[in-house]
Amino acid sequence: EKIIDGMQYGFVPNRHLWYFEYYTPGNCGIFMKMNKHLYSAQSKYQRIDIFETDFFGRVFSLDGITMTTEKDDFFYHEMLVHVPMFMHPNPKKVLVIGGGDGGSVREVLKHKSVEKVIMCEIDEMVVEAAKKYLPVTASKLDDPRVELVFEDGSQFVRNFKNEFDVIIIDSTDPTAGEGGHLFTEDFYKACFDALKENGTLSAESEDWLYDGAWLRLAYSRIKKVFPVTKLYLGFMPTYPSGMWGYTFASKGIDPIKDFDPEKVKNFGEELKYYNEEIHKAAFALPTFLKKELENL
Ligand code: AAT
Repeated sequence: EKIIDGMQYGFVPNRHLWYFEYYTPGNCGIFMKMNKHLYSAQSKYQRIDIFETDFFGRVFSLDGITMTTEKDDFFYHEMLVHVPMFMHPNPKKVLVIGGGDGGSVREVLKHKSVEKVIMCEIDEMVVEAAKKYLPVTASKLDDPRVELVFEDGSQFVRNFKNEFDVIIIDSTDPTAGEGGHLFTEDFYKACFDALKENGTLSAESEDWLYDGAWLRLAYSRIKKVFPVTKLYLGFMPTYPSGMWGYTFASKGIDPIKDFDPEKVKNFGEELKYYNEEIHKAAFALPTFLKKELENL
């Protein structure tokens, strides 16, 4: 009888490379077996890597921190994008800040009402690499409705007043590269001003377990600026703790009271994670987190 060994799972000692990501503050993390390194470069802002894995498909990392894998990019991008998009009555003009891999833009364009999306990504090399090596995620970056801008999003948003229906903050961690600019109260205020009256916003807000300080900071700063601010959660297998935080904010629209499940049911475009039940459930928070946020 054949002894079950690692070979059956494609595990051949010493015939592959490993990718390790250390979670804040460095006590544990995630590792993945790499088949092939497709791209590695140092831009003005950060180290960019794209590699192939059997299990996760292609993986995109910045400064050694996982941004996207082909296996679960939809968990994150659908939750970040569809919550504010479905809450807006008629989103036509959308601003994505960060999000250079294109996953957020791909989800925004599933909404038929959208006429224009501006994506403001600080690092042009990320977009070039994504177009070349991440076809699943970057699939809509060449769509005629998309305008790409390569600037610091925290400055760019200041050029607009009363302009956008939805703003999506798809930023890196505040401690990575230029991500910190996208976590300041000043920046959130500029987003408020750039949004129209029915404006809705979502912001990548880190995880509670490893990056709780940043989660609380993002939430409390957004809350100072927007009359409606609600944290919501989603699973995200390849991000720290697997339980990812997002902040919804608006000038008045409430993500539970004003939610119309029929709109989601009749959407017509394929979604793999987000649905009308997930929308409502995502705003239900565990007791410890609810208590923490009440005190902010
Ligand atoms: N959708 C992929 C997920 C990301 S990528 C975030 C992007 O934000 C990066 O491409 C980065 O270059 C860009 N970025 C960082 N700072 C700025 C800035 N100031 N202005 C514009 N773009 C910026 C995020 C994943 C979250 C990580 C989870 N651990």
